[in-house]
Amino acid sequence: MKTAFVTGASSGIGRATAVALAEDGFRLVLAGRRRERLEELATELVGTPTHLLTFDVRDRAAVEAAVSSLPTEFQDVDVLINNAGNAHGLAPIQEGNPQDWDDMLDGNVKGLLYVSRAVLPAMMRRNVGHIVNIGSIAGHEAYANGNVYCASKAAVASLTKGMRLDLLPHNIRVAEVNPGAVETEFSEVRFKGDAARAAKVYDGFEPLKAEDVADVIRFMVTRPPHVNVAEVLLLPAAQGAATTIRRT
Ligand code: NDP
Ligand code: 8X3
Repeated sequence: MKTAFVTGASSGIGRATAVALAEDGFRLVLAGRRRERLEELATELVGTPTHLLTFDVRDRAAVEAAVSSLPTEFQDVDVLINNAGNAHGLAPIQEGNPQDWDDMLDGNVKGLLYVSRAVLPAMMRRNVGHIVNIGSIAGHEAYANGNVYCASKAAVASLTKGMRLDLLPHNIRVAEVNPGAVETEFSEVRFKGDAARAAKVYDGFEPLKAEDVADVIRFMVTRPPHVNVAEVLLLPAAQGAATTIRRT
């Protein structure tokens, strides 16, 4: 049985990915800050061995402690899904909230680095591994007021390429999925709990569901060992670019 480690498993894309990988027979390490959400998910995954880790990816010591606390049967991580992350705010740079900037750069970029650095020794030891970073269309084009979020995801795109090169000699595949609009808690977090504003983001078109992204991730991590689906841009059919959407 292979082991997958999913960050941000308490919601949205991470949660759906955990469900998909459980269906494919993976043993799962489920990480997030909201313990009760992880417990509820583990209860749903009847028959799948799960281990829950509650930590904030921005806290390097907490990441290291959590990964070193893994029980033996969960230590040989085959697949790491670096999914934890969010946007915080949507404002012109001159009006941006520096706390939001910290949250995005520390979570989306440094958090991904901390988790990868902590999990990699187990992959290196076995000379096998597969890392999927969740980037975004926002990492490949900037949009108005998206400034720091777009930059954080551009960093994920660049890091994915760098990690792929560095880990090549160690037989560790590194890949990136770049979704467009996916209806999750993402916009509620971005707009700090303003559900009406969040709902407007998905008005008049059919966005992706978390399960659509999970399907692609499942496909990527179940390819034969000689195949690396290195980059995927996954859009709703109604989306042409980050802010170009056909709405009714
Ligand atoms: P959700 O808000 O539904 O899920 C975000 C997940 O990340 C939660 O499980 C949350 O868990 C976790 N998370 C966030 N910050 C931290 C942190 N500091 N420490 C630990 N865990 C954290 O949004 P999505 O599922 O949509 O987002 C998942 C990823 O997909 C993100 O990286 C996002 O940028 C990316 N993405 C989303 C798109 C969209 O349109 N929805 C499009 C493109 C990319 P908890 O709060 O319990 O810690
Ligand atoms: C999430 C998609 O376009 O709202 O990364 O930034 S977008």
